[in-house]
Amino acid sequence: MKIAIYPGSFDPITNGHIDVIERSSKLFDRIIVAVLKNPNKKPLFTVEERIDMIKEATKNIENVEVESFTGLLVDFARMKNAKIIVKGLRAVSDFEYEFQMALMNKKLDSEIETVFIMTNVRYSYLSSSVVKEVAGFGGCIKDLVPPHVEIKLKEKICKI
Ligand code: COD
Repeated sequence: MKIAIYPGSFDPITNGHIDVIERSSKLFDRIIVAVLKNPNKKPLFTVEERIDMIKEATKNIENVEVESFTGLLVDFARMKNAKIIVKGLRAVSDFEYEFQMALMNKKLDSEIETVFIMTNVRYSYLSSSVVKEVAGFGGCIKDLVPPHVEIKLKEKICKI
């Protein structure tokens, strides 16, 4: 069975992430979307909120599971018996960071392969940070995130 991990912050999940999940779910038997619990970052949404939004967004994709992890990604992958890490690539700007992480993960565990899914051109400019910024200034995020995420973002921003 080919088990793949798709790791990220997902703060919050965007249509770009969902596109990567949908496409990789057709390539592998199981996709584990892994939300990083990072004590050094101050995310807008809690890990639980992020997991709930991802679960709702992927509820119609049978082979997708959502979990959180702390520490090294390769340790989590080993625990899950996964040998594949899925990453999304948008522009050249993503490449340097992703290349470094892929090589470091390979050094930490030589059995792990990182597989890159090219962004859908429709979402090539999309990131969680851009969505939060646009939402924060009252801009329209309708085509950038699913409706339930749009609602959660608006609720969260009103509370800040
Ligand atoms: N189109 C396509 N792909 C996209 C899009 C889009 N519009 N938006 C984002 N993506 C991709 C990103 O390139 C990334 O691959 C993934 O989706 C998740 O994105 P984010 O922004 O939610 O998550 P990141 O980049 O903050 O996640 C970083 C990790 C959690 C993967 C990383 O920090 C990690 O592995 N941490 C664990 C510690 C570790 O093991 N470190 C050693 C490795 S060097």
